[in-house]
Amino acid sequence: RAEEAPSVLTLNQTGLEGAGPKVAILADAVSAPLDWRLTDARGLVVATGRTRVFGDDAASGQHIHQIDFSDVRQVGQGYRLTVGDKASRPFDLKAAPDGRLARAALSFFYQQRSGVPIEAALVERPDLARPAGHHPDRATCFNLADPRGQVWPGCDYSLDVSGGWYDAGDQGKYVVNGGISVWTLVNAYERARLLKRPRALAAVADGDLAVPERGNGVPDILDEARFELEFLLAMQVPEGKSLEVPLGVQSGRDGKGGPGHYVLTRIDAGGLVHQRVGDAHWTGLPTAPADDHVTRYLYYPTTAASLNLAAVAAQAARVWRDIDGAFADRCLAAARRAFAAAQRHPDILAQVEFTGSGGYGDPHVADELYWAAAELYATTGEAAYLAVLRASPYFSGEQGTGDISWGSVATAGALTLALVPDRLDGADRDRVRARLLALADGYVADEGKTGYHLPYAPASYPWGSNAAILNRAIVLGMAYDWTGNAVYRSAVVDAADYVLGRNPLDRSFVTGFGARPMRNPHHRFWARQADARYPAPPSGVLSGGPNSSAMTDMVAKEMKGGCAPQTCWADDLRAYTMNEVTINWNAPLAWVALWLDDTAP
Ligand code: 9MR
Repeated sequence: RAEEAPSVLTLNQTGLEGAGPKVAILADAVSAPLDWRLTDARGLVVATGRTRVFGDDAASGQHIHQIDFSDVRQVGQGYRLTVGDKASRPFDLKAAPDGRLARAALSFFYQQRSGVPIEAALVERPDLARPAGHHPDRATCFNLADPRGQVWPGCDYSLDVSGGWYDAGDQGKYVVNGGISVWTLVNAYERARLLKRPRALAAVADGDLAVPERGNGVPDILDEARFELEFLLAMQVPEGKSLEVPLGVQSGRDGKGGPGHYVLTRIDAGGLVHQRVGDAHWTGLPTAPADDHVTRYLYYPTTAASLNLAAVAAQAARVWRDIDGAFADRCLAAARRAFAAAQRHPDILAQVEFTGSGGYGDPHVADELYWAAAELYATTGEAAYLAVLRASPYFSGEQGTGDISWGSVATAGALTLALVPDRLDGADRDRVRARLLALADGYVADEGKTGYHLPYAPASYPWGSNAAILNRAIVLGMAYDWTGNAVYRSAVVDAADYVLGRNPLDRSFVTGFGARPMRNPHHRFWARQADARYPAPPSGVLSGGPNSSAMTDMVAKEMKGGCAPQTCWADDLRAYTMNEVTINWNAPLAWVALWLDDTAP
């Protein structure tokens, strides 16, 4: 079916809350305010007003008028905004949330599962079913040669690392990225439980999601998260193993300058966690998981991956305590071992490249240390973890915790400290909360700097910008939870509105949602665009989004220099820097969708 033409008058294509904030955006060169009118399905005028002129907007490259019609409090279908000869598409003003987006966003994780068949009964179309991939996924270490000729000699064991989620359009499995994704899903549950939110708990309860474990008495969102947790646990180096690893300072992997300086050193590696498992070389597009027979290799363990496992296994130990005590014990033991190992080896960085899987190299692990210590302290209350926390620049406030991403996790730690009761004493907890509120206030301030009124205003849009925006919405959501201040909730709505269509491309970046949804993600199985024998994507999958920073794929190269940040995007399977899908991007989408439903007026 042909796609509808884009409109210059955009809003959330999935509709707006009848009793919530309502903003639409008009791109129009006229400099004076313009009259707008809102009509209902019968064409009767419901409200009128004048646009607010924002003016020239660097992010979109447009001249912007904002239309705020939040005062309209009605519900129904077929509303339309009109300004002169420009009109929006008809849209709904919704009476109550329907839970569709949250369910679809969570279903992504099931469909990314490795090592198990994807069952037709659990997916929206039969062609999305597929046989198990990488079953089993047993791997030994690569012998790595880096460009300077240094060789990582590998390891003398192999690990069964079956299961877990494929990261993205590729079939690598990465601990640093799996960790933050698990944290986000488990946090959505923990928030609902600790803040006693029946609607949010019901949305993820046993039987409410399409997962094979439904009916086992455990909330389905936790079943899904555990599927990845079991894989993360399997990536831990067994006790008693020694390995040679590159120790030292990274000065420049991941595109940031010259070669790193390190010395291969033999260490006692027990408890550390392998960075990733992936193919020895990149597979072509499309390649269904079950058809990928390329040799799988483990990357050496890193400090970041170890702290990552420590953080999420500690979080799991807390959350599963009343659900499955044996699993909680196993997680806590693994978390303690990973944390201790990372403290013994604080500078094993991912700095030797091998092709076939993503780098996720992170030269800065102080935030991972803070996050892991925060989760372990929240779970155990032990003084040793509090001491590590207290020594952290993120705890003193000397350093801001920053935006959440796979490589920046301090805010995740702060959110846990602020959420979990009875650990920090009152003053310390107040300080952690106050800093999170200041972070949220900065996000709100960014709204005023952007024509499309979203809590995000970087000069250049990064890889995965849609998730950067939704991760900010998590902080804003918690800020609303703690204060009840409607400004924070409006900013979450703004973030969701942008991702679902209120943007200069008039694009819903989520498959299956809205009039002009993304259709052609960079994915090795949902590769319909490349080969009709493969399925189109399921609903609820988030595109990485506009990327004006790393324009390295063949589609982006063509666009480079010719697009404003929010328009550096194409609905093209080849466009891996702009239109890939990943677990760490869908996780904040799920969190935000659940949260919006939970707090809907
Ligand atoms: O999301 C990652 C982004 O922050 C990095 O800039 C980029 C380049 O290193 O890699 C992205 O992660 C990709 C990973 O390496 C492999 N699987 C797909 C991920 C999303 O494109």
